[in-house]
Amino acid sequence: MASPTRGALIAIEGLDRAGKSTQCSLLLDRLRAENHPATLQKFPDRTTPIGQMINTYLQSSTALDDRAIHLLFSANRWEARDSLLETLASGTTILLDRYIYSGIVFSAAKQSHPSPSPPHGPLSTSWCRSPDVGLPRPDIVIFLDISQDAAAARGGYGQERYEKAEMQARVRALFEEMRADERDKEDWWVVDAGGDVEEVADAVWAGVQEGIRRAKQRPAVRAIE
Ligand code: DGP
Repeated sequence: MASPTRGALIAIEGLDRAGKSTQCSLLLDRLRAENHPATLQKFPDRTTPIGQMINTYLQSSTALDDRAIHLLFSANRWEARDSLLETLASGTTILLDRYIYSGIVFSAAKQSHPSPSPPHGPLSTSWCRSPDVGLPRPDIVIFLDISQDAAAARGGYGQERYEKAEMQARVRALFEEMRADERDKEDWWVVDAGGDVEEVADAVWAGVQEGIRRAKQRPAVRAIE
C-alpha cells in the first residue's frame, strides 16, 4: 500500500498579544472542517516535566542562568521531535503555536546582569539557535505582525516574566533580523495581524494553503540548519 502524503509542518510565530493562539484554534477548526487531518502543538509544552520547570520559571522572578533556561526550552522541543515526525508521516498536518524562532529571539532579547565570569552580556542569536539545529524545519513560518501600540491596546501584556514593553520591543527587532536570515528566509509568510479576527484568519489561511502545497513538493521533512 502506498504511504500517505505527509502532513505539513506549519509554525505560527509573532509577538505576545498578536493573536497566535486564537488564530491557531480557528485554523485547526477550518482544516478539520475541510477533512484535512490536523493537530496543534504548543511550545513551550508546559505539560511535560521539562515544561513544568519552564512554567515555574516564567511565572516567578527566581534567578536562573539564561543559558540553562534556554537549553530547557530547546529540550522541550527535542522531547517532542519523534512524535512530531511520526504525526507528519501519518499524514497529519501540525500547527506549531511558537517554535524555535520564539526560542531564539526571546532568549537573545534578554538583557541580564553580566555574570561575574565570561561569557558576559546578552546571548547571541547564533548561540541561541545552535541547540535547535537538527529539529524538524517547518514548511512555512506564518508571522503575525502587529505594532507595539496595537499589541498594547489589546489589553496590555500579562504578568509573566517576558511580558514587558521594553522586552517586547527588542523581541520585535530580533524577529525582523531573524526573518532576514538566509538559512530560512524563504520560509517566512508575514501577515498583518492588526485587522479583525476574520481578516487575519483569511490571510493566515492563505499561508497555510501555501505550506501544504510546499509540503507536497517535499516528501522528506527538512531539518533546521
Ligand atoms: P506562551 O505560553 O506562548 O505565552 O509563551 C510563554 C513565553 O515564553 C512567551 O513570553 C515567549 C517565551 N518563549 C517561548 N519559547 C521560548 C524559548 O525557547 N526561549 C525563551 N527564552 N523564551 C521562550
